[in-house]
Amino acid sequence: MSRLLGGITTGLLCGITLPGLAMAAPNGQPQPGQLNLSAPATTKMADIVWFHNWLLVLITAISVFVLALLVYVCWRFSAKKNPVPSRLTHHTGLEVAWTIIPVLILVVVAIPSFRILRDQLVIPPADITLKITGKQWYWSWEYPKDNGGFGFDQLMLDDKARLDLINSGKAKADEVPRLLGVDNEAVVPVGKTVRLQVTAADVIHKFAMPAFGLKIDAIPGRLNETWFKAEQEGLFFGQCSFICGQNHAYMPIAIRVVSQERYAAWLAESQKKFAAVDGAPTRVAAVTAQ
Ligand SMILES: [Cu+2]
Repeated sequence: MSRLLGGITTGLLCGITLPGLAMAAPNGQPQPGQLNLSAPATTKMADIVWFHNWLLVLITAISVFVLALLVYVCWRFSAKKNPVPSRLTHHTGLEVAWTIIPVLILVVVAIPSFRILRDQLVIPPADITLKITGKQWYWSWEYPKDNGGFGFDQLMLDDKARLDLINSGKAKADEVPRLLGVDNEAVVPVGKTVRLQVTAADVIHKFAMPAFGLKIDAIPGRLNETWFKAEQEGLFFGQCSFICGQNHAYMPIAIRVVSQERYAAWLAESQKKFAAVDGAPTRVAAVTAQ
């Protein structure tokens, strides 16, 4: 109960204080008792969180106003209090007001909404372009020739693999959370515009990274594009967001945002690592329901 109350208080405070990148939770993953949207790691997500909070205030005010009117009407115009009904059917001033005010409210909602939509759809000049293919049930990443020129599959770690990594000290527990930890993290540099080309090889999947404000369909035979620019380093998690089959819940996404130097080092290391597995038979996602 106290945790729930704590969550509600935090949610309300987050709602009121508006997003700042500083309020980002560690590791871009769901927190126990969390309410509200993910803490933003991109300005795009910060805008989405701000818009969500602003709409919440607006719809709450409208709902409270309508409820207050209804309560007042029920009391003021009850048959007991108002035995002789009014014969009034029109009031021009009132009708103009209740047409114009909602229009103004919609305009106030539409302006930030269209700005955020444009931000999602207009892709700025990119520093890096990555291709991601959704498969049953994992993601394949491809880094282009000018950025490594390699590809790898990103599969969820099962409980045994997670525990092995944690016990051997190769990963901290919050780097491989249950149902989110993966074998191969994708790595991108901080502060760089990354364009994503997203498709699927078998059925429709959906690439979703809440902390980046990203959600885009992965459709066989179609190349969808989106972008992000991570403003802070860290490890961020997402998931497939289209029910795509038996193991839909077991195809997480992990992106590690690092400095430019660490990114260059990772590229060099990965070129060797993934060249070694190139040509090996394609791995098949294990059945991981536990
Ligand atoms: Cu999927």
